Amino acid sequence: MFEALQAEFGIPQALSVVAGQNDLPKVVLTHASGARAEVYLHGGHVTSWTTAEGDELFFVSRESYFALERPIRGGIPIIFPQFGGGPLPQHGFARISDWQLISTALRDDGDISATLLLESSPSTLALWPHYFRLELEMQLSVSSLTVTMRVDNTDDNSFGFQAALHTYFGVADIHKTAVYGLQGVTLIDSLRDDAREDETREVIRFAEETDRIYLTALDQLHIADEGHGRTISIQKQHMPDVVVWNPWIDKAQRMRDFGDDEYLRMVCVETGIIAATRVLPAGERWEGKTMFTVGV
Ligand code: TA6
Repeated sequence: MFEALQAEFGIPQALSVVAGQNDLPKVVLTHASGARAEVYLHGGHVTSWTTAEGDELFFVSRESYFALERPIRGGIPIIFPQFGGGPLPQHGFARISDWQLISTALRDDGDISATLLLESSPSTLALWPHYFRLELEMQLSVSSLTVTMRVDNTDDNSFGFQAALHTYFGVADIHKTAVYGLQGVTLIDSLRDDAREDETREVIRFAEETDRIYLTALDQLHIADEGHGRTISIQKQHMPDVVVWNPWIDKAQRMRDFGDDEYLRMVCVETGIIAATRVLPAGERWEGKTMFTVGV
């Protein structure tokens, strides 16, 4: 499989299709600066984004599964068409489905892009009776990674969906990590019976399990990874909601695909249509994107 995909989509020195963990196909993007990114066809799952200096910016658990029917723990799980629990598998079926690589490009500005596709199929229709196309495009530059989701309603009727990038960022120490940009935003606290309140803090720090949905947050926020001396900026478009999540000690111990101590070195800051369901009329498209930029 790899040889055929490599022959069709490979770009010398810029993009290759290789065997990832457990021989799952993985697309590797390598920018001329040395910045890199990786995405598995399984789940359309971005698992790595590294700086030109080789620093890894995403978190993937050492205990993660790399197996069909299971989500990878870390990187960017693609959440569609359902966020959280409900009639479908937890967080929807996109992150446990096999995607196709449909296009790659080395752009004139030196950025490298790859686009993956998940289309409705008998197995998705059995779970969710709607015809759709879901594209994931990633674009790598020297200091940023832009991830775009496109949902096409190819059905005869409208459908409602949720869609999110459930991004796991690696940090040196959760105790030296802060999230900026959510002050004044109304939140739902998933750990306090979905209590609603306004975020009063300019700087969000972590000292316990945290699981909050921020409703229609501003389109720019920042993660200060003080322990590494770096900041990751998040710029989103048409992805209104944000989730901030850290499992902390007890939940970390309950998660089989997550090391007991790994809560110390990660934070999820997620972007998408999360709190509500977006209705997409037949024949129409929704597109949402998030740009991650690293600075020191
Ligand atoms: O986004 C936060 C959350 O919904 C948490 O409640 C927690 O369940 C997390 O997602 C991980 O979910 P997962 O199904 O990947 O274990």
